[in-house]
Amino acid sequence: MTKIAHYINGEMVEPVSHRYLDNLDPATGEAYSLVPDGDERDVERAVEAAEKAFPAWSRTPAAQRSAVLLRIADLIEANLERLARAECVDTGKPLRLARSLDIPRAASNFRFFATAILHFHSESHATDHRAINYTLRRPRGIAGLISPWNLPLYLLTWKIAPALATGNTAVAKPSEITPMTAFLLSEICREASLPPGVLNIVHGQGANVGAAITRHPKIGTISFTGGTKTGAEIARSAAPLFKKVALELGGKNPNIIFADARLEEVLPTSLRSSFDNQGQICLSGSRIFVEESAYEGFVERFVSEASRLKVGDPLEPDTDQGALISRAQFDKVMQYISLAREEGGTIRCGGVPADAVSVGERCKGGFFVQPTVITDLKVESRVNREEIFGPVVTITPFKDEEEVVAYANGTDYGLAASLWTENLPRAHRLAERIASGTIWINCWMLRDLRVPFGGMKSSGVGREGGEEALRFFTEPKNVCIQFPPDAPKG
Ligand code: TXE
Repeated sequence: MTKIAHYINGEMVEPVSHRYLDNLDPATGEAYSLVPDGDERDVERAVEAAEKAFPAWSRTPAAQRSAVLLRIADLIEANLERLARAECVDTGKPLRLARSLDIPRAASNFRFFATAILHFHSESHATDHRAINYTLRRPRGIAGLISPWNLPLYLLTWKIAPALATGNTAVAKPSEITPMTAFLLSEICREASLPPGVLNIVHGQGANVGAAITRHPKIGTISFTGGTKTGAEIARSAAPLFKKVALELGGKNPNIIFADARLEEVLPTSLRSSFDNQGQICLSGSRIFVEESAYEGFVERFVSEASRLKVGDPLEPDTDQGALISRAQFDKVMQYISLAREEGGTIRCGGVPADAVSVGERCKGGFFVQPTVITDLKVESRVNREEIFGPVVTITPFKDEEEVVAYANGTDYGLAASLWTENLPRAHRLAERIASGTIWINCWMLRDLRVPFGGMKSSGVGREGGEEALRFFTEPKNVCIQFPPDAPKG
């Protein structure tokens, strides 16, 4: 059984405790590798290495940092098949998705920030004829990077790439449920000759390794993606130490469909926004709102297409939907489906685990749930307000713009919203009124790495992506130079 190792100071090392946790394949429910059950002693070693590496890395010319990160991007691409397979087995997601989304995006993350750093610039402010101010941006030191299990390599590299590009060193922690591609990335970093200590990857549980990172006094920057509850805990432990913190948390995103929308485009995209990655994407459009006149027709077609999605072995090429990440997530999703029944909802399709015949013998112990569509729930029901993070969507009719804006804003979350209409003025009006970090008009998950990405309300604070990330990982210092009094006045 593969034994995963920490990556500290350029070496693959065992946990100080010598303890390991089972790492399960969610499609079979069986352990297939061992992940270090790290603790604060491992974090301490990683911090020492990151501290030692910082002076040289932060002074390395941007072009050289860029070259190393580009080598990492190349190696991710060269190992695409191996990484995609590892991600598929570790998460239960279809191999097809890991190949087309997760791994290519991990390479793009490195390539994007490796080149962005070559163009990064800062401001100057001329103060009348008296002085000039310029903003000096310097790396902040050691960054703590904590990522979740739904898009493991994709989200971890989304943090590592900008942190390193800007000259910080880092202590990163992938989710203990999905450590495999981070482990493979360590090997890639060694092959790319990333200097020792610049990136350290410590494996283990959130309460041990994650908490040790967030409370460590030498880690002044924390970038976290994960659940809202964990985000609140991190905010609590980081606040008294005045750390710079970015939190990308959950979502309960509206997918709003007006009667004038082109159904041929709405349907396939809405199926993806509902069920891609088994609905375990913070951007999933889990609340569908349809204008009354189009409601019945939409429900009928959507349910019929959702029922045809193939739930099955993630390694099979024709599988649309794989396994949920864990037994705990499976139980959580099934509990929400029961709650939907109690709250008066009608289960139009799914609502049950996938049967053993459809998933096949190899996967009979896996955590599969059929794509589930629920109607007739009140907008204020718990199922319509709380993040489920599974293949479960609700559909609700709405009368007019006013009503759907209230519906869309009726949760504590505010991460992303999709809006389908051919009426451009209406699209602009709603984009302004919906409280959400991203508004997609006539699309979903159309990502440009330059745009600000993040949430409002309980979906988090701070923005990732492009300039926002380069600014987040640097400290702005204003330098004010007064002109000499005898300088000629222009
Ligand atoms: O995530 P956690 P969980 C949502 C989703 C899911 C729920 C719980 O609704 O059902 O969160 O999932 C680390 N200090 N999302 O519990 O715990 C942990 O080890 C520091 C949405 O699995 O938030 C992992 O590396 N770190 C989400 C990371 O935090 C801690 C993606 C995320 O795990 C920690 C995942 C602590 N005290 C779940 N406790 C999204 N927005 O994409 C845990 N961690």
